[in-house]
Amino acid sequence: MQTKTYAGISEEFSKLETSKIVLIPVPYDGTSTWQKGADKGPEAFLHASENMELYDIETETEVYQQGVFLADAVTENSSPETMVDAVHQVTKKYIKKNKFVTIFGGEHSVSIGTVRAFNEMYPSLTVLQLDAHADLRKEYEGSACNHACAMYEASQTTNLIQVGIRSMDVMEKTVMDEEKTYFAHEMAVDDTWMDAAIDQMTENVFITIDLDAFDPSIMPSTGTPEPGGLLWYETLEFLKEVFQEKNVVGFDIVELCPNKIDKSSDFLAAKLYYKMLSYKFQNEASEDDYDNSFDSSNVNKNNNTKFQDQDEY
Ligand SMILES: [Mn+2]
Repeated sequence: MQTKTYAGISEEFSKLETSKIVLIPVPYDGTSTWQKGADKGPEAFLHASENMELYDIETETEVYQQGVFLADAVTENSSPETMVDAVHQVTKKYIKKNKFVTIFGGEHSVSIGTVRAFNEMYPSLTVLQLDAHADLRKEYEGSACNHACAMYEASQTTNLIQVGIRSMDVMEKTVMDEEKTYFAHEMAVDDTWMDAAIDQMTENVFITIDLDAFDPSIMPSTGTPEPGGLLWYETLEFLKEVFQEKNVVGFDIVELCPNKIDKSSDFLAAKLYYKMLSYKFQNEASEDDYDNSFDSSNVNKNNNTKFQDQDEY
């Protein structure tokens, strides 16, 4: 990868010690079934980010001044399981360094590792998934770390809330919690879904965005596009509310599958990432200290038990 700093920001804002934000690229595409190319996602995202204005009009901030450290890419790809393990370890390492950790994939199986790390470091974790696909298969094509299984573990160990879903296998209904699933065809005719979803969240929220959650009219460059997806401003409205009302502990964005002709998707991904950082740090002065509030008593525990509904919302 040619890029040395995120978005071409100066060294002053990109050192690990002084950065509040860490960005981990994971150019992995080992199990995708239809179109290959998510391994090229991080590079296209970083390239678009370099060509983006760094002043956010809406929040009137320049969030890069909080410091963004671009970590070495996770390139382990000998098997889906070893990739997930590497992502898990690296994510945890930076959470322990008291950073706001973000990850850019890669296909959605990357999130098995990110969710595992955040779930170990934060009690009563909500995972908010924006996605066209349920991704709840326990196993697919011989691996539990396939992209079609990206959210199975989260469904068993966290408070999983699924938004934008419009494609699944009937078998996934046995795993799915329909109370916490917001199907795209219902969202299209009822705008109360945003508040309803937020009411179901615990304080600590990790967001995983599969870019195919967006409508293919604005996000064509993804491995398995599905009609009827989210649009730009409704997504931002929802995300902004989540950042305002909850402690968002980190996020990942996955499944950018760049294409040679249409670059708008790369820019959507770049802008989405920057918007989310802008919402997170909107009310923090860049010179103030940051505390990512991870629970050190939780560090060596494996939160492998099922999330309990009596855990506080
Ligand atoms: Mn997905």
